[in-house]
Amino acid sequence: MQHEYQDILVSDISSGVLTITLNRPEAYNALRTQLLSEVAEVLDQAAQNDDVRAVVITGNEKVFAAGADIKEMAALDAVGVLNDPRVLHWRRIAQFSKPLIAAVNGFALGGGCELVMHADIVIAGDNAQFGQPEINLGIIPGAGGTQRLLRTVGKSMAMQLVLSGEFISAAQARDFGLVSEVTIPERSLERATELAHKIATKPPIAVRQAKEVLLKAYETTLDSGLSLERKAFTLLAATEDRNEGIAAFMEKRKPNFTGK
Ligand code: DAK
Repeated sequence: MQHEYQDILVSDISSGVLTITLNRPEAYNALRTQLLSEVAEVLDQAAQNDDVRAVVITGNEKVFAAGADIKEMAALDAVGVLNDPRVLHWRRIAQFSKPLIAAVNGFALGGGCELVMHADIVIAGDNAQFGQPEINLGIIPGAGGTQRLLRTVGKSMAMQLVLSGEFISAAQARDFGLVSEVTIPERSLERATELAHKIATKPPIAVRQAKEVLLKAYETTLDSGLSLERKAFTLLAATEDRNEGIAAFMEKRKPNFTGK
């Protein structure tokens, strides 16, 4: 069953996986404040709910999201931008502690491309196009695009995308590490869901620690990243799931992880 919000659809939890579908097709899923607040709210709830182990986020077959809602943005002056509640919603999305997997078909532009970069794994249909066309509007990316893009695709391609506003294909996005796999468009959601279900069977504390430590690599030195990894590794030695995983291997049986 799909639960209807104003701008998104949210599935029931199925074997630990929740799916969010961006649902403003008439506006190419433009990320107005309402839509972002709904995504942030669902992720906040999913973070608190032990039954959710991974979340898939997707759009429709033609568009993932065409960016911030330009019509809504047009109404904001500098003070409006300064006090923009979307900043908080983006932060809540970035702070989601469980795996977030994006299935992207069609356009992922501006804030849509930035939302893709908030996902931990990205599966793209071969019709996907990624871009940061904000420059055409006299602005620059505002939800982490300059920073996350450079760290993801490197300087030259980040500059090319942000300065020229040109789009890249799914295959190019994969070559540059923005996307991990490219599928036919009909399969991207299925593949993302398959991965989410696989991750949902893994020990949840280890999964969350892995995500946290991997993301820290973006913003810390190698030395402090390695130190954080060691601490997380040590902490996991105190979990029942670690004992269960090792015992199951020794006894040649499937592990039964309990999240403890
Ligand atoms: N906003 C509002 N409506 C949009 C939209 C958008 N970003 N993109 C498309 N639409 C609407 C169009 O207005 C049109 O609606 P009607 O005019 O028919 O009512 C409908 O969706 C279909 O669009 P088109 O007729 O243009 O369709 P085409 O297939 O010809 O072209 C397109 C598709 C995606 C290439 C084109 O629509 C396009 O270029 N869209 C704009 C893409 C763009 O510039 N995106 C970047 C937006 S700026 C911030 C955080 C983030 C941001 C800012 C601040 N803070 C936290 C402060 C992010 C900024 C951005 O993303």
